[in-house]
Amino acid sequence: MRTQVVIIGSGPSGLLLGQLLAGIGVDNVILERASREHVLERVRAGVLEQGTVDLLEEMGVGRRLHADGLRHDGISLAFDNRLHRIDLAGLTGGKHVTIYGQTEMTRDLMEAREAAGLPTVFEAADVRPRGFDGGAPYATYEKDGASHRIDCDFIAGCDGYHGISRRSVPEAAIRTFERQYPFGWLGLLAEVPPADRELVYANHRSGFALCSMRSPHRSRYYVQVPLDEKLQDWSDDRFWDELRRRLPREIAEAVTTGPSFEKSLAPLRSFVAEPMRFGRLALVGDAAHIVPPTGAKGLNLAASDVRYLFEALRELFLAKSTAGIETYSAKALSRVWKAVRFSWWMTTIMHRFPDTGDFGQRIQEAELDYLVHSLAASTALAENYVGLPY
Ligand code: RFL
Ligand code: PHB
Repeated sequence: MRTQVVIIGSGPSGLLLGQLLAGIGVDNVILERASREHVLERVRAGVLEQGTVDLLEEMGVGRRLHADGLRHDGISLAFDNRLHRIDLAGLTGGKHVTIYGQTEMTRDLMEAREAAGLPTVFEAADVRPRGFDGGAPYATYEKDGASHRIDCDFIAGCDGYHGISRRSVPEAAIRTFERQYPFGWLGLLAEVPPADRELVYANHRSGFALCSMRSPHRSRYYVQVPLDEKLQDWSDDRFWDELRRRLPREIAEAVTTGPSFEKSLAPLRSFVAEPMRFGRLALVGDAAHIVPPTGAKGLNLAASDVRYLFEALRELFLAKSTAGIETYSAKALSRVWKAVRFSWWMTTIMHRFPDTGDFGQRIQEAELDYLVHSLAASTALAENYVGLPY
């Protein structure tokens, strides 16, 4: 079998890229390890930058996003038992973010892909990108007990942090940068109205907490927990008590509790692989970089990588020029590192670290107090949160 682009992974990166390529008549096949149901059930991000929303609208998959997405013009920072609003729109000349679940976005993209008749192989085992060093790349995989091969012109590694694409590159050709944080986030989803109109990021001496949402009747909450915490030790009651303890009184009292229908634990990590292209293989999204979720940047970075790679592939297929492919990595990494910096910084000022202590707590509170009262500092936060320009 032959196609123009083999895309490994059907997360947001792979689905976005596939849809954009199809729009300019470039054939592509997605090879996905998991089942369709599994991909659709993963609960993850919720905050979309304007650039991500624009991309979805340009591709013609913005109808449900437009109807159900929530426009947020601000966020709140809570510390020292007080709540302070950051006026994102006011500080950035009208920019905002949109609350729309990654699960919903994935569903919209998958449905558009299926409606267009574009091929996706789910439950493809032992997928391997091959021959990307030369001019004739191909991918192999196993399905239903048979081995398959797809020849192509380019391979897009959209297979997340644990994927095979990055691991297929010779060690000497890649450099990685990593920071692991000594804590994780315990997340809970419940069919209850959110505590506030907008997101609340809370610094507390017991640890970070976040009040987020998916809709006016569905809430998403997170609390910082030690890395060795077990999900089964967290009853809903324990979660709600811990969450409310970390919030200023006015917000804690506004939390509506209820039975959870999803709970998950995620470790926090910063990670970047350089470069992001090796011959005819490009890494995209989480396959190339991970940010801690505090800045709400992971999915948005995946979308900006896709935009850069799409432009490069358009040049390759329509203008028969490799110039775009050659600059993809440098362009993408320049935006990636700024988001890595922002996410690391948000994580550092909002979380309790093992060595924070009383001194560190006061320093964090002083920084947050400065942040919410200085126009310059609030503007820097707002610019990064709504998304830096492409
Ligand atoms: P994904 O979503 O991990 O998709 C990769 C796909 O590749 C498949 N795969 C393979 N397929 C074939 N062969 C193999 N060997 C394969 N190995 C893996 C996988 O099954 C999967 O389908 O990567 P992608 O597409 O790059 O998308 C990245 C985003 O999912 C991620 O950055 C965000 O979810 C991060 N994130 C957030 N980002 C935001 O922009 N805003 C947020 O508010 C936000 N909140 C979050 C988050 C991530 C979280 N977790 C769970 C890590 C909150 C959380 C809790
Ligand atoms: C979410 O709603 O899942 C969410 C929101 C903001 C973040 C991270 C996650 O910074």
